[in-house]
Amino acid sequence: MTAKKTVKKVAKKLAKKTLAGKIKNSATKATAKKVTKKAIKPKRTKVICISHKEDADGISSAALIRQAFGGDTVLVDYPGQMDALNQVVSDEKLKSLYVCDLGLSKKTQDEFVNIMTILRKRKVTVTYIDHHDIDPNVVRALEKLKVRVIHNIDECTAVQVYAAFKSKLDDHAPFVATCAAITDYMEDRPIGSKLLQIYDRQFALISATVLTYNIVGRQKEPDYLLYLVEELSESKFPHEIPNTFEFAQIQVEKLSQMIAKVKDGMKTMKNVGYMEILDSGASGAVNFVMGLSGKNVGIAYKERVGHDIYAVSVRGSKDCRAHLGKIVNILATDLGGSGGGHDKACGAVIPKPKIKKFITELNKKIK
Ligand SMILES: [Mn+2]
Repeated sequence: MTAKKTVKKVAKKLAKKTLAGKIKNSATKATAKKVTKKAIKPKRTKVICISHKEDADGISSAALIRQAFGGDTVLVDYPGQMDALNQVVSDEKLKSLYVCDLGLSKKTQDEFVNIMTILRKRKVTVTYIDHHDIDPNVVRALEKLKVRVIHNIDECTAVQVYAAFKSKLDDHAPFVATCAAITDYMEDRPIGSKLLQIYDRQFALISATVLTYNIVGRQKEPDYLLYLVEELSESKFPHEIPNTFEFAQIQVEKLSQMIAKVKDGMKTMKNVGYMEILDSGASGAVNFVMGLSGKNVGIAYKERVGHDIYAVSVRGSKDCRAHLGKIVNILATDLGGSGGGHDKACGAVIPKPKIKKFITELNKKIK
């Protein structure tokens, strides 16, 4: 970054943060309002990024968008994705929207296109950036609406955000993208691997892992997750954010207890290992379920109390040849839920009474 650019950025930051800046800003706004008295419609000025809150790819994507374009961040999980979008639709001030790392399923894709149609009619600029398997018809529909679609199943979302908006990002941004690639098992891809090469491998691995444990362990603290986005967008390394390593150590201890629990509680069918998880996230347990069961597919599921549904995580081993994301998308939809994702890592929401059927059908479909 040039010195001039840095100064400008710092000045902008100060103006944003200090009270004087706020007053000055609102004064400028007030003058501007007087001048354009004729305008009836509220001025569209808002930039919003809706991103996935459950892993480092979503959080890092949000951080890079924030660094490049500023604006507000909205973090969601899959069940909350459509609610958040519907809320954004009603925001009269919205000027541009970025949607990151939120894959679409058979169940959600039509509603997503409908929402985009409304936004485009209002001339809101929309950019959709993702790497999950997507119906080509949906891409065509979005492109017809002139939604900018950045989609590549070969690189994680944050790496694609980095590649697309490099010129608006600082020289720390590739590190943020690298952490995301590691967490999504995509640091061996063409761009991802080039980014990883910039850094010491072990340094990148420990940073990505500590970041991930802080994200996964703090899913119920939305303010903390937003704080992480802010710190990363301000080019902090995970170890520079207070208490991240201490928190990660607590998570590691919990995970080691999980190994014992999975050994005890896991069940198997011919092709799958599966287990209901009671006291932690399903996604934290699912790799142990797969690994310790000796099967090529692991399933872990956790009840979302009060919703009569299970949040399900599915993982495939290197030897699993089925595309789990595609199978789960169809199966979950058939059972009245939703789901999808990657070939070897995906998730679903399944109505509580259908979970056994989901497991037996998945077991049949993967051989
Ligand atoms: Mn991702």
